[in-house]
Amino acid sequence: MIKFSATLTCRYDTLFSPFPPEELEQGLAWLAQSGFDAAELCINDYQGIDVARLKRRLDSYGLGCTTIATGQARRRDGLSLLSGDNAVVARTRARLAEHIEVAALLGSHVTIGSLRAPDREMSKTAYMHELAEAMRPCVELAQRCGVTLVLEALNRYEISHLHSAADMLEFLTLSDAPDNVGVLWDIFHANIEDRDFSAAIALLGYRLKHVHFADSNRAFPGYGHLPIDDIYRALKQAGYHHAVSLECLCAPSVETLLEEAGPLIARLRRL
Ligand code: LER
Ligand code: MN
Repeated sequence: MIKFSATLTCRYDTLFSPFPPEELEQGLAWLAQSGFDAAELCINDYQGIDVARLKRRLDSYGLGCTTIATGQARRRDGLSLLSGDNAVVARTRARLAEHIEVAALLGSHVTIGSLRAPDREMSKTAYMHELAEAMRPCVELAQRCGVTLVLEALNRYEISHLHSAADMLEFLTLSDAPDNVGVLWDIFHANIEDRDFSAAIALLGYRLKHVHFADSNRAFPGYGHLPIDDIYRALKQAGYHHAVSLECLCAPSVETLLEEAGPLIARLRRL
């Protein structure tokens, strides 16, 4: 069964959360009322976050956490696994280690998306080898903790390498990644980079562990021109059983998200 989640942020604003961090509680209530199974939590760092309390709040609404979105720290704290500065790489690994330990408590994945953005030009080969090396201790810790790391495919306007489903598989093969490393496939990015949605899903196979839903213009599904229902059906037919997570701008409006998420989930579940 495919699970549904949506982005909520714990401490700093993000364009993808319909609630500001100080209204996390209202956000959780909205998820539960709308029929979501879980939250996707955007966490920059753990200052001021009581993880045990956060888990209790999720539990009280019957919600899980699908993945911890970690990318805020790229801009906020300048973190990157592919920095030319070894101290920055060490800080990024340490931050990811915190996320992995929390993910073990919450039963969630940990996303690596913007944290793989390099601070200099690199060839694709150098990029892949360096990323594999930088991720290694994180992958090993995640394995010990029973946590999956999901590497997000991002479009060419956001990052220099690893854009398409084929790129992701090439990297996983080259880095000899164990099974606890999967792919986060975001249909907004895939619309730019993948030739065919169904073919990308088939290619990713069991490595596909998390999916972001937004429309072509990153608005709420239905307000752009992506074949949302067809993509969902293709996921279902491929036997995909992880999460579809709403990660869209608050467009056309916050109210659209708040009012239409429940009906969207209900419709998709019936497909
Ligand atoms: C994050 O999941 C994402 O898709 C990025 O485009 C955000 O920068
Ligand atoms: Mn995404």
